[in-house]
Amino acid sequence: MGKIVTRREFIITGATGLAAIYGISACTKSDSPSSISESVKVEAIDPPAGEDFKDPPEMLNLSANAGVVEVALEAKTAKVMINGVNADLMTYNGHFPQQTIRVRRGDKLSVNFKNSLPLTTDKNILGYTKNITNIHTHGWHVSPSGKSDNVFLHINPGEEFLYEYDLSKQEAGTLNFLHSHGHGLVTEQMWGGLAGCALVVADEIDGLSGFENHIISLHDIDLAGTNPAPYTLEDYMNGKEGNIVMVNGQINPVLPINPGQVQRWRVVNASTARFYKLSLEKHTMYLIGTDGGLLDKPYPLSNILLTPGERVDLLIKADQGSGNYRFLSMPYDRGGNVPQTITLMTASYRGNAVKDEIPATINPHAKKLNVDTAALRRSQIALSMGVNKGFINNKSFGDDPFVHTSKVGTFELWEIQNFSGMDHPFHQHVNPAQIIFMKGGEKEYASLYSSIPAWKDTINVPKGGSITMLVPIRDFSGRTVFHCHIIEHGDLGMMAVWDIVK
Ligand SMILES: [Cu+2]
Repeated sequence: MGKIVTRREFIITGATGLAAIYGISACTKSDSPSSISESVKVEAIDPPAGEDFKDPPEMLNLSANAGVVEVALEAKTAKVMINGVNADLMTYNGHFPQQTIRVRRGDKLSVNFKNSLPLTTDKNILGYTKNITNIHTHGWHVSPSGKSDNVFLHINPGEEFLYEYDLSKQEAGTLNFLHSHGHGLVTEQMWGGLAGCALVVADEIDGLSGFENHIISLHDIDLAGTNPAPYTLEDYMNGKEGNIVMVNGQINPVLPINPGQVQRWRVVNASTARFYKLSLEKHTMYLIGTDGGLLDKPYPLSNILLTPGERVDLLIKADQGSGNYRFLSMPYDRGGNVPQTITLMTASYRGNAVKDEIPATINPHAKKLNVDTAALRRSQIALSMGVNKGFINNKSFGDDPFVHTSKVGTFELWEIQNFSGMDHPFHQHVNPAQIIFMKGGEKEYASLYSSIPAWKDTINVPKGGSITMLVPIRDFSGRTVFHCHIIEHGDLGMMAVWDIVK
């Protein structure tokens, strides 16, 4: 049975060859009793500086009409060069990383979706028929019903479906992402290359447009030959982490920055399970936006934890001496993983000095909700793990889902409790929330998100701890879900139905 491996027992099999290509350092022979001879523990992933940084490609808008964006999105297998291997990945439109879709608040977005993944009767290790899929617009405040952000749809191989999204209620200035959401199948599809399209809703404030702007999509994978490494039940329990860690599909790309320049880095964690504790050597990072929108002002940070599904909008100022500085993921013990130091990217000072400044204010409309919470409905949402199962309030989604019913136009307080030895990033669809209180975990993360006027659709619930959040239920009725965004845990059943009624 899939016991949870501790960090000391965690083994990377067959990584000896990988280390040579990929620059993994500080490898040691495993002393674990369950080790096999060529097993190594990986404490640091520090590949040499690679090619110049590339933003993800842009999606073509097929509509000529103002206020309408129309795209074609085809899920299909394609050859993609990963770490020197011509790998067979699942992609949208043959791209990895996926293309960025840009819209404005108030737009109508049509997605002509086609599932061209191979038709098969094969089932995965959890018993779900492979290659059925659908799409979810992670973080968007849009209808969860009909042809909109409806995760209960199943698009079979060979089928097409026209998704339509009305963005009249969506906040401006956000980075969200589109990924598959067919229960029991999401993990292997995201791991296997369908990591997600960045969804950018244009800013409606002045002050940021002058800065050089980049999208940074974080993804990890291991390959077995040319295929994504297969899943075991143990991988589902722990959350699988790959030792090929990529920024926009590149390994340690080099991003030039002028001395004195301010750049805007919009980072999405599109990994299934890997947590990133982001830090830029010798630099302060300024947090200006979170999952659901821009903040009132920049918040200076030396590091920020980014769990799967979370996004951060950062300003970086090149205010150090000329040189190269690594954008790192620092070790973090989420339970079930090996804490590692990873070089994600290298910022390289180049060119003429410029005189950019970090703005004093960002979004004057950002504020903490002023609601009397004493009178609100309070709900307890308990996250737990069993043998090859995940649970919300003791119910596993694939068997008999827990159903939480809410009413449009109300506010609720949710206390999300984590009764397991692993952190679980909690993601609710459709309605972003504000964090009131956080118990356990890292103090910096807790104090940051419980104090700033941040909208969150994904928040880490630390092992043995809890989160209390204020959830406005706005605009849309229909059935949707909330779940753990360690995608493996969602597929194991740590997901519940959220039935929003008028
Ligand atoms: Cu989880």
